[in-house]
Amino acid sequence: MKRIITIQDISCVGKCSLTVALPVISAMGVEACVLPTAVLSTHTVFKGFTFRDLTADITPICNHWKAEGIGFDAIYTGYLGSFEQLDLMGKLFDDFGGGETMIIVDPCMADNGKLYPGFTQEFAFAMAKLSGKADIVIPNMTEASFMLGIPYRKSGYDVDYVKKIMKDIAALGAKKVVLKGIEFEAGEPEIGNVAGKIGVASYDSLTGKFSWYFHEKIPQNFHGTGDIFASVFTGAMLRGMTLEKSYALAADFVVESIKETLSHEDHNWYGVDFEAVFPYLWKRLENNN
Ligand code: PXL
Repeated sequence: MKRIITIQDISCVGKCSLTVALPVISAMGVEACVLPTAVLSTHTVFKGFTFRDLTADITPICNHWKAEGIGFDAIYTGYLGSFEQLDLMGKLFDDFGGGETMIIVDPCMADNGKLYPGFTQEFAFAMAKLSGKADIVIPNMTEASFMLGIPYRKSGYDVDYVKKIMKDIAALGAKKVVLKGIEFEAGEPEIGNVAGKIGVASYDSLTGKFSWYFHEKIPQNFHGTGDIFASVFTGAMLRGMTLEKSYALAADFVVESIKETLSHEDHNWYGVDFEAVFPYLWKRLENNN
């Protein structure tokens, strides 16, 4: 069985970060080891959350793993809370990466044109630097814009604009870029009629290949969907699916999870009901699509 280490906070209530990564990656038949970076009572959209920083534990934990000869098939980082944690991740990549170990960085820090509470432009640049050490970096359009220090554009851009963003992110050092949350107003000759849809694109800096996957847009934002995307994507890659199939599955699973959530009038506001959609995920894994 493949084994990954995922490094992000644990928000006790809120369906994001580790409370998403653990169940999703485990359900995909991949061993999910964790390195919690902080414990929060809830994610940061709730008011009055508690926050216990675990930065001081990261190095001793890694030293123990090294002493035990523990290694991983992939390293997947999500929400990281400080510059110091970014530095420690760089070191962790050096110590546990290399060879066949796939490094996936989800620069989880912003959405809908805005940084999450507590993050700054300087942090986005530092995250950009860390992402340069990844094999695959998976920002959304907002995060990519902050990482590059360019204004976020909600609309009014074309295929060339998106390609340039992916090339510029790859120029920071990552081999592959998967960019989420792309929306075109009109059909694009290279991709087809994608008006009204939302999509994911990828760029492989080794081959120069661009790929696109567009799907239905559900006009409602839910928290934690980026973490679900990253977790399904990581699980699928480790299950041997191609890059393109992995992010298509991740995007479709998020759509199914949102639909499931909306089908229950009493659904909670803070996260989606991905737990009910695992049979869909298993069917797709079985069919390798
Ligand atoms: O879903 C991303 C995320 C992860 N962890 C914490 C968060 C957020 C988004 O706001 O607050 C603590």
